[in-house]
Amino acid sequence: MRLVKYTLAPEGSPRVGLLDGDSIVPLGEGPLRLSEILHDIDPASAVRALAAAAQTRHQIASVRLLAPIDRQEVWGAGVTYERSKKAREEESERAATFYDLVYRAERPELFFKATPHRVVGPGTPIRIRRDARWTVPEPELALVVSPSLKLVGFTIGDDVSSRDIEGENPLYLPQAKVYDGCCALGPGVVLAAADDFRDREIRLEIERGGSVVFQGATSTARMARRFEDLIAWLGRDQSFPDGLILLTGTGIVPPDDFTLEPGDVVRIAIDGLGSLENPVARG
Ligand code: DO4
Ligand code: MG
Repeated sequence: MRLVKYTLAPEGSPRVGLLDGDSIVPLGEGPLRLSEILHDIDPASAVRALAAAAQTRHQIASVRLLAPIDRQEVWGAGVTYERSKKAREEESERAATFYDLVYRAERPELFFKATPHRVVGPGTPIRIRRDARWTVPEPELALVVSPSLKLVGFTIGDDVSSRDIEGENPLYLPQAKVYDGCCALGPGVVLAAADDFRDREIRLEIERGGSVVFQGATSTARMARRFEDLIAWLGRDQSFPDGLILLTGTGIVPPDDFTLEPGDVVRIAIDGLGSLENPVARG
């Protein structure tokens, strides 16, 4: 079951729907938060009941998809793939040892990534910081987690990151990671169990001036952490009354001489979740 958040008119109010092929079955007649369904005790049954009452459908091409987030905090896990560990070691010579340590440690690297207003949905520009020289997309499987810390679904996330700022000093991580337009989510949330996503291909493609300038792929099977452990560590001594979205780390890193440029288009696809496409703009 894939749920989407959308508007019918550019400035229209957000709605929630069930994607069925190329059409959307609207869920609920009045305003409804996506998280009201996601945080229900039985989200799939709640969707079925709301869909059965729907009187109409919309073609997906006629709506504007929004990021599938309401009030959740967005968090990130770092250095969960060997490829990411290697990239961090290369970019931050003097702090390289910390990345090796965290890759092997029991406690994972978890960092605050975004509040909803910093997140963009499909088709909306992700941003390059004005004071950054080296920016990359990070294509990541995103876990959708309820206030009771139950993993309810999955979406695609882009943890856009400024590698020069992060590489200069690891204490600059929040500035490398958190700024307006630093994160993209979408296109929808698929309700599924953890086991369904333990071995899914993630693909990244970056287009510049009509040509593909980078492409790469990995699988969630190469992740060195379990989804359940990341959620449990994040939930230690803290609560999430509005739920959370957790980006699980990148396993695809473009070569070190690559940086995003305004006008690029970033496309991330994950088997079973569709594709998230965003143009790139400078802040
Ligand atoms: O420590 C830096 C963050 C790493 C990260 O975001 C990732 O591995 O995806
Ligand atoms: Mg990341």
